[in-house]
Amino acid sequence: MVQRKIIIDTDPGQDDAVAILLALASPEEIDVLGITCVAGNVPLKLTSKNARIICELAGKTAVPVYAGCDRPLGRELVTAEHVHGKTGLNGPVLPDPQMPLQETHAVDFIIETLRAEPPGTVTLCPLGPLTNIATAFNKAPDIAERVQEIVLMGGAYFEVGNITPTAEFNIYVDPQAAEITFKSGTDIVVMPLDVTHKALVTPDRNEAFRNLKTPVGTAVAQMTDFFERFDKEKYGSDGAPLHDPCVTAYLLRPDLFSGRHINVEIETSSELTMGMTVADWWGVTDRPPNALFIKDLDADGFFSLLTERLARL
Ligand SMILES: [Ca+2]
Repeated sequence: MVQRKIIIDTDPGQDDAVAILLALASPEEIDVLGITCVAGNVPLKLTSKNARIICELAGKTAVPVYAGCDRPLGRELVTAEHVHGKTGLNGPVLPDPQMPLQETHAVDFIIETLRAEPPGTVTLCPLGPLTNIATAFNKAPDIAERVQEIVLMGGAYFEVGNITPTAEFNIYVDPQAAEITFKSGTDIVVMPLDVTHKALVTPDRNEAFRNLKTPVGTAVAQMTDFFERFDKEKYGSDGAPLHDPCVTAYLLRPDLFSGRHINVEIETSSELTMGMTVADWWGVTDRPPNALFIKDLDADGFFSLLTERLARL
């Protein structure tokens, strides 16, 4: 497998943390050029701190972490402390980071990296609202065609919504940014709620993390313990869905996932359905496909991969 260069754009978030850990645990396949932070689950000050906490937990303190946009393009910031806790990483007790935040703005890092690397060799992995990505595309229209692929967590079709009846959180927080991203002409792979709700941390799977008996395994078990309370109550499910790690797992094992290449448009005008991903799953329009929209995954294969990789940290 050819090593893939990626930028992780993130708003940690416990599930973001697991997605980052999975990438950092897989240096043979994935070269993390940098981690860019955005406001989302919690404000930017916390997401940019949490990303460094996770790098230090993984023992990967050389990975540069950048702070990006602190609010959506055209709307007030909506956060999700009701899911992730006050810090965004509630669950384990982890030390404050010692590693510094880079001085460069995340958007400039994204632009500079895409211009410096050969065209088609850098994959963007957004795990939060798409504000940094859209701002980079707006500021430097030349970079979109240099992106190898965008593999993002966001949206929903069959599962419809988790922050409003019709919208998934990441897209809802910054629908304008999502629209710019989906219209950018880059190759996009989408991990919507339709697939991430199948990546459930059941008690057995959580026990497997705990049984690693490493600081990483223990922290991941405690993080999923924390936010599964919310999902069990809301959905009556067996455990918490690991949304964002689907993105990293896709880079490592695309064969675990299946979906359709379809047209996806973003609702940006109706307050009632703001941020809805209007996904033409059934091909009822002539709108051209712009995304690979994932619907299913091999959950056992996903959790085997995740546990095996986390054991390496
Ligand atoms: Ca996230």
